[in-house]
Amino acid sequence: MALTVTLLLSALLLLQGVLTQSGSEYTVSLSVQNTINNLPTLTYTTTIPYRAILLGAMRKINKADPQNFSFDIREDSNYGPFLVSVNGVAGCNTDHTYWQLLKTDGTALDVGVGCYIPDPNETVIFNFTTY
Ligand code: B12
Repeated sequence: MALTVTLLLSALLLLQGVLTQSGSEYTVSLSVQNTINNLPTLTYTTTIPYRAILLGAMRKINKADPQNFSFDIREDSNYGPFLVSVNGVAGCNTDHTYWQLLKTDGTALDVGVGCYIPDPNETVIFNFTTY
């Protein structure tokens, strides 16, 4: 009897794990902010699979709406993709501008777009700023 209950509970836990990890997608939003050029903030929303990377969300939004969201990346041999431009606005070494990646509380992401895994329902901010 105890063995049956244990087996049943294990099966339920396994099923729950499978459903939460590979079942439904979750929502992620991008907020593009550029006060340097005095542009309005634009927000885009999509869904991504469990623990997908930020770059995946960006590619999905671009594919669905290329007129309104585009970006360029440059592959860095050590750190992966560097976000060079968003919606035609590129960072520039001589102006010391770049696209900074932030959480909604203003904390800077500690990895780039190819490594960051957004939380469900998270909004990531692309902030055009100076360094
Ligand atoms: C300077 C610097 C920058 C400058 C680079 C511009 C410049 N002309 O100097 C600026 C301010 C733009 C920058 C931005 C970012 N950076 Co930075 N940066 C550094 C720093 C302090 C030194 C790099 C350097 O000069 N190396 C010496 C030169 C000779 O080597 P290099 O290979 O040519 O260096 C280039 C790359 O490092 C590249 N680079 C710099 N940062 C990043 C980040 C990513 C994700 C990529 C792909 C490339 C990259 O720019 C350098 C100049 O061309 C390092 C930490 C360190 N002490 O190494 C962090 C570091 C590389 N950066 C880091 C991060 C996280 C970022 C940001 C994602 C921060 C953010 N939240 O916005 C952004 C990138 C956003 C984007 N648009 O993709 C992390 C990378 C960790 C990781 N595994 O992804 C590091 C290691 C610091 C940390 N927090 O631990 N960064």
